[in-house]
Amino acid sequence: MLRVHHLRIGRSVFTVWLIEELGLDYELTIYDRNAQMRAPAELRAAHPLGKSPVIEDQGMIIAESGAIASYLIDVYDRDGRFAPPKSDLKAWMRYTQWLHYTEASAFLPLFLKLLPMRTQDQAPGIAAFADGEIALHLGYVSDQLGEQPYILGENLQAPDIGLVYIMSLAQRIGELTNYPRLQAYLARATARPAFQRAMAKTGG
Ligand SMILES: N[C@@H](CCC(=O)N[C@@H](CS)C(=O)NCC(=O)O)C(=O)O
Repeated sequence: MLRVHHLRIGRSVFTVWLIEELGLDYELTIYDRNAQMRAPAELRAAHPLGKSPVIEDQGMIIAESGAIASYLIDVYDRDGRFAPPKSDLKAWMRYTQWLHYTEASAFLPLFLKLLPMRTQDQAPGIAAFADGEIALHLGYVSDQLGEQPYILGENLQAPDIGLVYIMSLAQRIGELTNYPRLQAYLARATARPAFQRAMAKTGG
């Protein structure tokens, strides 16, 4: 049985959301953050990095939310609901870029903004860098989204899962105020029944 190691509160609810969209059976192991907002040591028993999400399936332990999304799509999205076919190379590469984009590029500037909010440490150079990069990335996503409901068009696809995590993080730290289109995207995606089920089962 597919198992998700879920740390509250963070990215892994988005992995659970994708699993709910796919309609799979799964089990959860839930961890709470410690007083320093870090993962508890027990998560290292699942994977040496001790970070979440981690999934167990078919005798494998898989970390990294993007790799987990790729695995789930490749193995379980048999009707091609959440990814274009690889035979359509142009669509496939566009999909792949968005799938990698969130962890590879978009997350870091937001995290650089979030971290001093948690620790009360201010580093002006880093803050200025983060502000510029956040504006760059949120502007980019907003332009690419245009009037489409989801990043690749009419339907939710796997890259939306990570992207909506980024939008929720941006909203949490007050960075979505000037981006009504991104606010609407976040609201539209998180209203989906599968996301609501993921929230209810994981506790966020
Ligand atoms: N690039 C990894 C990042 C994993 C990660 O940093 N997860 C956070 C939760 S959102 C975590 O486990 N933090 C706890 C810690 O570092 O102690 C992924 O996409 O899965």
